[in-house]
Amino acid sequence: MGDPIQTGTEPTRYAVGIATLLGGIVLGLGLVFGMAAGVGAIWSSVTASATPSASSSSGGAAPNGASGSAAASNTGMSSMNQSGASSATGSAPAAGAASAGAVQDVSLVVDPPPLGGRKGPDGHVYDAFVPATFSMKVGVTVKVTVLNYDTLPHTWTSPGLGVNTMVPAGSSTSPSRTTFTIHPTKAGTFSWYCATPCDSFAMKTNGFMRGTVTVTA
Ligand SMILES: [Cu+2]
Repeated sequence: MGDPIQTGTEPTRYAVGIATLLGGIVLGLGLVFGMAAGVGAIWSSVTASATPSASSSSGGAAPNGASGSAAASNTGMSSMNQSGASSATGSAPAAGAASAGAVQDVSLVVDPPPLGGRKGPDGHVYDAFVPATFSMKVGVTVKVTVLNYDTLPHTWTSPGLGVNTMVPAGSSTSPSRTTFTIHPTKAGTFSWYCATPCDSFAMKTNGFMRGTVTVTA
């Protein structure tokens, strides 16, 4: 009773064993090939993503054909967007400067040549900031540049505008150059003066070493 079953099962066992073995080999080969395919896919994706970036960085704008596929077209799009964005930001400051961060440039000259100053009512030449009177607007930052052709230092001092700037000595051939900024926050007329003892007439006379700034709304 047992034998026929045993003899009958022997070939079956072999068959099952061989089938299992073959299956295992096939499975193993499948795994090996699958892994190889996976590694290949990863490698190809790496090279595919590396190639378009290299070509875009070198400035090659020509599309890499169909081989680049999605990665290449994405890279192409992003590089196009970047160049588009950079050109947009390049023009943005110029457009934005007029509205938001407006800046006004003012140039002042101390004792400008050839006179080396400004003529007073008596015909003599006195120390002077030229111009001594100018205007600005509330909210518009003013960048002031002072060239001093005098061999004495002066100051441009205006408590109302929050400025007290030292202007170093220069010379008629090589003026000192000083810059400062004013941020006008309220409208009005603000006086300024030179605080260093220089020219007694000029220091007490508007249009020479003192003057006014008009801030308009
Ligand atoms: Cu002075």
